[in-house]
Amino acid sequence: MRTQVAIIGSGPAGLLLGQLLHKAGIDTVIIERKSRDYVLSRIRAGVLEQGMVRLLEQVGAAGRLHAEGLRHDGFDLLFGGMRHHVDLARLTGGQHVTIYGQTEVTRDLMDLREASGAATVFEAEDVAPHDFDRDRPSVTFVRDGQAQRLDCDVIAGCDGYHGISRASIPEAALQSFERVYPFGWLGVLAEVPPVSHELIYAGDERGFALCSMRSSHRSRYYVQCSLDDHAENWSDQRFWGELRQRLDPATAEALVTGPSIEKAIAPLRSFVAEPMRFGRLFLAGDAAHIVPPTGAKGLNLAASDVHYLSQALIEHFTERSSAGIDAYSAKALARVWKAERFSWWMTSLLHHFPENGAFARRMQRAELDYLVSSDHAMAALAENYVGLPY
Ligand code: RFL
Ligand code: PHB
Repeated sequence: MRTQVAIIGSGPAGLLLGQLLHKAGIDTVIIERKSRDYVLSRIRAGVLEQGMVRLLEQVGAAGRLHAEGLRHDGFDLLFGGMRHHVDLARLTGGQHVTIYGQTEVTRDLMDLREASGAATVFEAEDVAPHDFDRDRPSVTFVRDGQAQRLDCDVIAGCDGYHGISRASIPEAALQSFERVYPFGWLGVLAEVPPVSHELIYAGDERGFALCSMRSSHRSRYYVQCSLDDHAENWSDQRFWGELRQRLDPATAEALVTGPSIEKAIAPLRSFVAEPMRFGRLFLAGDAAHIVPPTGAKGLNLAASDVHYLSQALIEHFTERSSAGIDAYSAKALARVWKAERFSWWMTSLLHHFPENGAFARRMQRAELDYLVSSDHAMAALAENYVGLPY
């Protein structure tokens, strides 16, 4: 097989890159380790920045998003028993975010890719990129017991944090920056109406909690938990009880509970690998960086990477210029680090840190009090939450 761009990974980064390149007449093949159904069964992000929505519109994948997505002009911060509204629209000159599940984004992009006739290989085993430090790279894999080779001009590593792309780059060529947080998030999805029409981020002494949603009848809730905890330790009843205790009395009273559809624990991590390019291998999305989910930035960062990378590759293939691909890593990293800072800051502000003493806890509270009393501080939060421009 031969293609111009071999894309490893059919998550949102790989799929969106595939469609942006397809629109520009550039041929791609996506190689994915899992099955289509498995990829679509992963419950992940839910908050889309306007930049990501624009990219989905650009490739023609925003029809269902506009019909079913929920426009949110703000969210609530809850601490000290009080809810404080963050008016995103007022603070950012009319910007908003859209609630639409990552699963749905992935499904829409997969359907579009199928309709466009571009090739995707699912259930590819032993995927390995080769010779990306030379002129003729390739990707090998095993499908149905048969060894295959895909020759290409460049490789896009869109295979997430545990993928093979970053791991194939010589260690000495990469610098990694990492912070592992001493807690995780226990997430529950349930077919019940959300407790509030907007998201609630709660910084409680018992630990962080988040009330989110996927639609007007499907809720997504999270509570901070310890890293050595297991989802099996949490009956639905225990989860709802703990969530209630982290909310103010009126919100706890309004909470509608029901059987969980999904329950899982995710660890929290900040991670960046630099640079995001090695020869003809380009990293995008979680393959290059991870943010803790507190700022809702992971999926959106994958989208901005892919925007920069698609522009660079289009320039490379249509104008035979290497200026774009040479600038890709620095351009993407400049935005990545700002989102890393925001996600780290929001995580630090709202979680219970076991190592924190009384002074550090008072500092958290003072920062929250300052935040909700100052339009300047709230504007900085809002500007980052709706997404920095690209
Ligand atoms: P993905 O989605 O991990 O996709 C990578 C794909 O590559 C495949 N793969 C391989 N394929 C071939 N060969 C190999 N060796 C391979 N290894 C892996 C995988 O099967 C997969 O299909 O990465 P991508 O595309 O970069 O997308 C990133 C986002 O998925 C991620 O940043 C977000 O989900 C993070 N995130 C959130 N982001 C937001 O912007 N807003 C949110 O509200 C939000 N909430 C969340 C989140 C992530 C969570 N978890 C569980 C990690 C909430 C949670 C709970
Ligand atoms: C979610 O709905 O899954 C979600 C929303 C906001 C976040 C993280 C996750 O900050």
